[in-house]
Amino acid sequence: MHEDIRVNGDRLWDSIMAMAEIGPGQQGGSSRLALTDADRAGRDLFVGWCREIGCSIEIDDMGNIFAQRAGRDSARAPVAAGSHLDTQPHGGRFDGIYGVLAALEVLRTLHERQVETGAALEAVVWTNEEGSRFAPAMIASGVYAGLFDKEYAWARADSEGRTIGEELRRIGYLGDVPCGEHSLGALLEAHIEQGPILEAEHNQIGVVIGGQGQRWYDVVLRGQDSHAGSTPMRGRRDALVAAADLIGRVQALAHELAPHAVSTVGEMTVLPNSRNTIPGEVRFSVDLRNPDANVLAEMDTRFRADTEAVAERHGVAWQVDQIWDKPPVQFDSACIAAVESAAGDLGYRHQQIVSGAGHDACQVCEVVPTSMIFVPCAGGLSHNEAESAEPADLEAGCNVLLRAMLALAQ
Ligand code: HGY
Ligand code: MN
Ligand code: MN
Repeated sequence: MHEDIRVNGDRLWDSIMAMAEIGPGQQGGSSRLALTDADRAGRDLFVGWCREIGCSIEIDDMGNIFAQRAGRDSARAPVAAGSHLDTQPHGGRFDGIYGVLAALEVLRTLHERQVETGAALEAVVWTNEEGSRFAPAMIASGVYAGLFDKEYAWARADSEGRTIGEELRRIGYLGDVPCGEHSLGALLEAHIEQGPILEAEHNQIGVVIGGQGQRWYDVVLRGQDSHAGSTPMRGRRDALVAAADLIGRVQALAHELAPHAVSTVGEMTVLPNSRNTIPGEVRFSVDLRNPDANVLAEMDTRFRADTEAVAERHGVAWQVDQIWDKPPVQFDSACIAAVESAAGDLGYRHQQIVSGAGHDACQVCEVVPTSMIFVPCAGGLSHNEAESAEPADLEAGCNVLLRAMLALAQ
């Protein structure tokens, strides 16, 4: 039934480009950090588009947005699709946004074709997926899945001390529905792959079967501020030199545990950050990932041992706080099957794939049957303003989303 329905790829592309006008980056990408005024504007644009096609809007107390197109059987839990609208500081136009607007395009297509579904369909926006302004990432989908306590999440602060709770209230997206109470029957998330595999294999669709595990840490190394000119090299307790040593080890341990281990240090603060004072304190982030929980645990062990050894070598004190431990996840077999058969029926070259990036789907899958649909992005590049994807691939992924949602909702 409805085999002949296809989405409007031009309208999807135009919506993505319109959203990119809000919080534009300096080099043509997007810079729409979670819960900023730009994020509010993007949310308002999305909500307005959903209202245009008669959706009802529900917002929970983590700011997650559920735009619903009613179905025949209101007793059934809705079949949802969605992602995030917040971006990295130098983000692209597609990471997250594609999944939100592909979900909207499905609702728009069914609306104009006046197709009635069994279960309701929903387009969903999850708050603070990126974890750039407020760590950890995927925090609102994590509260929804019962993985984070709501009070903890509301209290997470940015570098200026502003909290998620305050910012949700300030931008008018602190909804009244308790996060987690809005029930979903299934969730699909369309997303660019953000890696090189689909492009290398010349496949248009990735049928995502799960996501790798990740652990986030905050590290502090404390040495001693002292004069750059009059302090002899011997006996310095230089926190930045110690950090450089440890960061080299963080990279080395990923190479030692090739081929799947990845490690990244992305954030750093140097104190007092004065060119003629030896840095007495350095704070930095560590991001370790692996698809295998045991190897991820080994990465953790090696990282902690390296930290202790480096601190000893450089005469600095150390503190490692693990702020997030996200084990690898497997998605739901029925949702995977719906995506895989939709891609096959539509004649798109496709393959199964495990996600290297984290996604809200990797949280929600703990409580709702979930899968994802990947499309290629140029060179696998993402978290970069040059991120780009082909309109035909975005349209293909959206057609798979439409077909899979109809199959799950009938
Ligand atoms: O960190 C991630 O993988 C995601 O892009 N937030
Ligand atoms: Mn994303
Ligand atoms: Mn991202």
